[in-house]
Amino acid sequence: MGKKTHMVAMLLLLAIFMVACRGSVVSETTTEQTSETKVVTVGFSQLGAESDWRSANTDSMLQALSKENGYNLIYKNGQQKQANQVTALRMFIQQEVDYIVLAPETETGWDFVLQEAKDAGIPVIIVDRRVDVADRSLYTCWVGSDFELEGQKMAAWLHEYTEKAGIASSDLHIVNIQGTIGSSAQIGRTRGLSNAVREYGWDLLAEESGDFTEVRGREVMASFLREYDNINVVYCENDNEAIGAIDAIEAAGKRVGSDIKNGEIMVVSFDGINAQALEYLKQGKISCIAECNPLHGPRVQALIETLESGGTPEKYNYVAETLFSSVPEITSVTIGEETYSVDIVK
Ligand code: GZL
Ligand code: ZN
Repeated sequence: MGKKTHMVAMLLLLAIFMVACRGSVVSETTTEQTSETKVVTVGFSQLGAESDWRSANTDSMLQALSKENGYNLIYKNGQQKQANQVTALRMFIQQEVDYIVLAPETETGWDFVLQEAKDAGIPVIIVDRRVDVADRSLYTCWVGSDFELEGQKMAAWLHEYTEKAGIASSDLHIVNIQGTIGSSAQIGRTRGLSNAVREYGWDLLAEESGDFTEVRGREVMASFLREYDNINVVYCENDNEAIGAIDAIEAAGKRVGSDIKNGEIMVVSFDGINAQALEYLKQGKISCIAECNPLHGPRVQALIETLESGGTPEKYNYVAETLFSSVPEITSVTIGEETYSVDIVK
């Protein structure tokens, strides 16, 4: 092909290319349109899959931050290891996500990676448990439960029970199967109990972590039963532990129930999402469950939408929760100036 022809061909190709590009100008209206329905990319680091509560929480998050709702969700499960969550956050930063959502396993050890997110200009939303960082500007906001209030409510319910049943405080012999040590749920629920033990003079025999799982709840309860023969209250920091503990109690030939005076062992718990635990509540095998609501998906979605529209969400967003019980005599508990009703489950 002669030089001239070659040049003409090149110019022709360039012209076609230009038109093609201009063609994309027409589609700019669609890009304009898509910019109105901008896809928000979220990196979500979930701590693990230890309990029914956690599964319900994960489901809720994935349903809310869905493609249909305008999200591109990158979901990573930390398998109960903080190191995995830190790796996930670093990956999200590399991928330049629009938001990071973190459900932290335990409260400490987040300062460095959250500083890296801040340096990258990526807002961080904390969900469920809390992070304990020196600089609170490292996260934009948090949504979850007031865990110490959950513990206070349960302790107040136990106190009401002893008064109504005419049981002396010193005759309450309690073991606490704790949650994952260092998690906000464990810290708050344990504090609610230990403050009441001091205030009312209850006998707290022992506390040990059941890591929020059924297997560990069973093992810890079995070891408590081998060590103590006067346990009459088992404070389980979540329902999965309570189910394991009830197995161990019944395997030891003892009875669970609220009739402490006639030798039953009272089991109380937290969450209220596990079907088996709710069944035990109806049967009176669990006497009281402090609700811990896992459905944070829509709440996180609302926080992101507030941020997307240039708003400033509240820094700390608490979820209102109740007490469930099968003991009809106690219909409310009072903590300080506040009275909380109890949902009696038949
Ligand atoms: C509480 C949550 C706890 C639940 C447990 O918000 O962090 O972790 O109470 C779960 O069931 O494993
Ligand atoms: Zn009293």
